[in-house]
Amino acid sequence: MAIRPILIIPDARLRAVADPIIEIDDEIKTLAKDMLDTMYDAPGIGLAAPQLGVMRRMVVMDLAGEDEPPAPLVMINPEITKFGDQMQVTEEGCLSIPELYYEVERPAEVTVKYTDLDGKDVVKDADGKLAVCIQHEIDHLDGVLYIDYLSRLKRDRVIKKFDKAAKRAAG
Ligand code: K2U
Ligand code: ZN
Repeated sequence: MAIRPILIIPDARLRAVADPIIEIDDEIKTLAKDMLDTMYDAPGIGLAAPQLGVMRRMVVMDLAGEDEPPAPLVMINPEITKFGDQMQVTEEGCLSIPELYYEVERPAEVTVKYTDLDGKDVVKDADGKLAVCIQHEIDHLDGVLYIDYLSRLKRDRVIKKFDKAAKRAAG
């Protein structure tokens, strides 16, 4: 059980593109476990490896309700292969942009292709909150944050707030 610190903007690693995973070795398996431990502790429903400062293409999520058994998903090298035509607006937050929530419009359905921890190739159709989470997490692997979908005014206001906080913390 290892809970790791979650990077907060403006950390530059949150804007970098993560590298594909070639071999699912013990390091990757430990990382997946630490990502899930960290996500549950936050608490959150998703987490991407770059949020822990690890520039590898892996995301985890668990959308099970509080009164349901955990249903962890680990996606290695995930790719969205299809976007539905319909759009949905949902409220999003981000563990790397704490305590802010904004409405974001995204495709309501996606098809995602990934490799699971056992090395099996998986193709999964998703809608609703799972579709949002998959898009939010895969964006993290490409250095894209949900605030990038807001108006320039709102996004710049968020960036300015965290830039100021980072400067104050640096002293
Ligand atoms: O990547 C992250 O920062 C984890 C997010 C993932 C997420 C954000 C918005 C919508 C779906 C997934 C965290 O779980 S933030 C906590 C949260 C949970 C539900 C809705 C909004 C925010
Ligand atoms: Zn996020």
